[in-house]
Amino acid sequence: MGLVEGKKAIIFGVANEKSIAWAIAQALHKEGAKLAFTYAGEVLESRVRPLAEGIGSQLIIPCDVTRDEDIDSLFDKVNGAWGGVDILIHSIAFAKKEELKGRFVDTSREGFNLAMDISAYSLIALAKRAYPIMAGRKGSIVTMTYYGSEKVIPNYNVMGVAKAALEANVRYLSSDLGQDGIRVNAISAGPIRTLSAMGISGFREMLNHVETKSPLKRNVTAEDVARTALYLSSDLSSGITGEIIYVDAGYNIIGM
Ligand code: NAD
Ligand code: 0WE
Repeated sequence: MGLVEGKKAIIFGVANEKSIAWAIAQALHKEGAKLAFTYAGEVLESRVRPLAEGIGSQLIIPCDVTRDEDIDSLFDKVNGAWGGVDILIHSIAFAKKEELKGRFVDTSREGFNLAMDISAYSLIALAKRAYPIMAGRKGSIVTMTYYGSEKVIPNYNVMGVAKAALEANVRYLSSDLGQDGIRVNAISAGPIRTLSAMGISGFREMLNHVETKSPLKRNVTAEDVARTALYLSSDLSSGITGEIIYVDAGYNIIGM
């Protein structure tokens, strides 16, 4: 019996085979979960579909989280096919490139709103549709965050504010949905070379820094993150909700 045998999971945030969401999907699949995948736009469909079909997934559904109609129709389809859902993996973030460089004080209203909408509000929007079909099934919602929510990381800028909001969302949602038996947690991952890390100036230096300064003297992998996501998705973590769990080789505990 797998750790999540027979559980139904929706995976948001696979862009390619390097995505953290893809590592999580594979870990859940190996432990017996049935998976549905979403993608944002046709370009990404061509990346996601072959990956999803390769592990026998039938449900591959468009969902741009800025569009309520996409979210509504996604949950209608998933509920029609499965009659409920047990696990929701939220592995989505976006800010405009211009906002991830230069001075934070120059953050535009539009750039702020977009980063907040996609990276933070979307967790509420998805939870709102998920909880009625998750209730009473010991559901688990897992999202992805980063240390830049707590401490200033050069150039992370508006994403740091969005991640702070996301982590507060985790606490408020966990308090709200606990009565339905639904747990809500976040993983705070160390830097990992994915599509979202492409073109970030100084990313290589960040990886070197973690490798020399972290307790484990290494960087984390998407597979490290996926094992913790599996734990948070499974009944092994039945007493845990509203938490931010670090998968960062211990980096966050170091003062100097
Ligand atoms: P990724 O680029 O593979 O994944 C980001 C995903 O967000 C993509 O699949 C993209 O399609 C999706 N997305 C963007 N806008 C969307 C929208 N409007 N609607 C639906 N989906 C949308 O990169 P990743 O590193 O795997 O990022 C996944 C999560 O992990 C993000 O929340 C990110 O902040 C977080 N994270 C990443 C790192 C890292 O160093 N890579 C570290 C800590 C946390
Ligand atoms: O959360 C993230 C990535 C967030 C992200 C990245 C991009 C790049 C391409 C959001 N939106 C975009 N938009 C784009 O157009 N991480 C934790 C990885 C990351 O991103 C950084 C980091 C780290 C670490 C940006 C600046 C500084 C450090």
